[in-house]
Order: sequence, then C-alpha cells, then structure tokens
Amino acid sequence: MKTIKYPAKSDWQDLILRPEREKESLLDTVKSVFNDIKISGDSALKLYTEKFDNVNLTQLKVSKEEIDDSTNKISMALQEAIVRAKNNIEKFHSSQKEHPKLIDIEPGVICWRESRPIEKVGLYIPGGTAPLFSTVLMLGIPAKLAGCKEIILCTPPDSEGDIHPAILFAAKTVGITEIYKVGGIQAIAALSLGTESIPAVYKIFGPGNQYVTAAKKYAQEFNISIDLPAGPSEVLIIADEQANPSFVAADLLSQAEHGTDSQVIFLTTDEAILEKTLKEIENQLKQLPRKEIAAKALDHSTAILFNSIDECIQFSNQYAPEHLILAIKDFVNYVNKIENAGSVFLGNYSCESAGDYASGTNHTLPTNGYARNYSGVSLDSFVKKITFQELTQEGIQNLGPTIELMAEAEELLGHKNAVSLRLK
Ligand code: HSO
Ligand code: ZN
Repeated sequence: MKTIKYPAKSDWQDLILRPEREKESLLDTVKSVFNDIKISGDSALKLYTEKFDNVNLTQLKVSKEEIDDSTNKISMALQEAIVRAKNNIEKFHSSQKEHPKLIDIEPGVICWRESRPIEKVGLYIPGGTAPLFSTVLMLGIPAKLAGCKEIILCTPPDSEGDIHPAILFAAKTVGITEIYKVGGIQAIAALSLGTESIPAVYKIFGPGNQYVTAAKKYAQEFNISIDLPAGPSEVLIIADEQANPSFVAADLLSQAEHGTDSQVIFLTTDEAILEKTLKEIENQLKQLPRKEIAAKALDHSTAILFNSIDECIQFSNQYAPEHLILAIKDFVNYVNKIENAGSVFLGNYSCESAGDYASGTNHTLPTNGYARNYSGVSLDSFVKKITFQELTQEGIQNLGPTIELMAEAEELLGHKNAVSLRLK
C-alpha cells in the first residue's frame, strides 16, 4: 500500500483516479457471440459452454431434482445462515415498497404514480474463484418482492456440468426455479435475444468479468436495460484515533481479496493508527488463502494521512466509494456531510462483510466513481413507475386556458385544439 502524508488539494484529483484498466475492445467478440446465439440458439450456447467451461451439456436448464438435491450438499449451518440472511434482506427491501399517493393538484386535477414490476428479468451469477451465492439473494429477493413474473438465472457450470450447491440452495430459498447452466457473453446474449430454452428478458442484473460487462453494455442496443455499469470492488475507510487497527486492516483486506483489480483506500487523521494498521495488514494478509489476489490489489491501493476528519470526508466525496466505513467516534456528526457513496458503515462494529451478506442492505452497488450519479440495487431497480392523472370537467375548465396559451406559444395548435374542444 502506498502511503501519502498531508497531500495538497491540488493532488487529490490524481489520488482519486482508479487503476487504469485494459482498454481492449471486446465489442467485436461480443457482437459475434450475439450473432451466433441469434442464428443457432441453444446449439451455439452448448458449443460455447463446451469451449469455455469444458463441459458438454445435453440439458441447459437445471432440473428440479438438482435444485432440491442442493439441500443435501451443504451443511445445515450454511442453510440456516442463508435463510437468516434472506429474512433480513427481505425485511429491508420490503420497507422500500411505496404506496400510491393521490395528489390534488388543483380542483378537478388529480395525479399519482404507481409501481409495476419489470415483467421479465435476468440475473447473472458468475462462476470462477468464489461462488457468489450471496448475490443470488441480493438480486433474487427484490425481484420477487417487486413481483417480477419471470426471473431467469444464468450461471456457468463447472467441468462436471454442475452448479455450486450453495447457489442452487440460495435460489431455492428465494423461490427461483428457472436456472440455466450458461455463463459469459453467451449467457447475456441468450437473455437478450432468447433461445429455444432461455427466454429473453427486459433487464439484466449481476456482476461479471470484463466479457460479461461488455456484453451487458451491448445488450442495451436491444432496448434491454441493465442494473449498473460494473467495475472492480472498492472500499474507503476513514479512521480516527479510537479506531481499531486490526478491524480496519481486516475490512481493507476483505475488499482486496475480491480481485487483483479491487481498490482499497485508507484515510486517517492519526499517524499511530496509520502505522499500526499497515502492520496489521501485513500480518493478516499472510493468513488469507487469497493472499496473492489481495496483495496485488494492495499494490494499487493507498493510505493517506489528513489533518481533519472533515478533510477525509471531502476527499471521500470526491472519490465516491462503493463502500464507505466511518471508524470514527462521532460519526453521527458526519452522516449529513456524505455526498457520494454506495453504502455506508458506521462505527467500529459495522464491517462491510455485514452488508455483503446478511444485515439487509444490498451489496450490488455503484463502483468506479458511479456513486456520484447512481444508486445501488434496491426494490426500485425491479419496477417501473407509471404516472396517472384524472381531470374532471371542472379540472379542464380551470386548467384548460393555461394549456391553450402554452400550446399556442409553442405553435402546436393540435394540442390547443384538444383542450378547446373540451372547453366548449
Ligand atoms: N463486496 C462485494 C459483494 C460480495 N462480497 C459478495 C462477498 N460476496 C461487492 O462489492
Ligand atoms: Zn465483498
């Protein structure tokens, strides 16, 4: 971890830059996979699965027996943990339900807004080094609560043609039954275009590598929307003199272990805490099975000493972290000052892992500075909001002349006429 002491404000802009990522254009690859899926559907999906996942599948859909069997393949303790997390996530996301409010704008003019579920959604769960079954909960629970009619889950199979049982158990717990063994660009293409066995959807959610990310970007050309522009995980921690260096180190490492491209930032006002935390990172890193990954992430991460917590907050607002941890005594005084962050963790005991798994908030959050203009996934991500209005005869009598005047000024006499006829 690079250490910087009391940087000048003019240097902040450079310090908030995310590590440069390969700019290789994957568009040609993405387009050609989409084209193959469009022409050959399932048989192209199977060929790609053979090529990239090294398995020859006869059936893409996970059977009911496979889903049910997941229960026998994971411990009772893990099953209970998943159910508990599910209940907490459900509790928090249920509280996001909105009830239509009828607004009396003027006499005879009533307007309101109602949510409707996005009918068909696709959830992508990556395979690879860590089976992210927690993401099944984070996407599946709000999709169910919103009332999405079709929830299609795609995830790549292992070389035996199996899906990790915890992914299947999480899906079963949420009530998702349409699960397909397909990953990568081809999964996103199938969800975008539809094949014989995989239905096309209207919105695609979920994390993924650079290929999946490029494919989600391209899917938007087919009028499909996506959850968030994806990027590597990140956390920014602000600590004062009362922070616990071993907690801070553990939280930094918990994000660093996600991937070599993860970024962790540590800001403090206390030089002793800085030194102790760096030492703790060194010690704890050695114990982690994913130490090589975490070490690479730490190579492009920074610890910065600042003069005041206010300055730390200003820097954090400029950086706009996916996760922000305030390991400071009087965090209540700073909550209002936070402008840009995906999800915030307050005090020494609120570790990011709590939000990653089980406290109730969603872990699909804006990265790469997008916390400046995007929210994380929530119930809202799975609905559209439709506005309604009812004007009575009295309403149009009252408001009509105003509309006529504006229409005439825009030289749209057809618009004016629609009112004038009703005023007669
Ligand atoms: N921290 C990740 C989410 C996650 N962590 C899943 C563990 N499992 C989002 O940045
Ligand atoms: Zn995490």
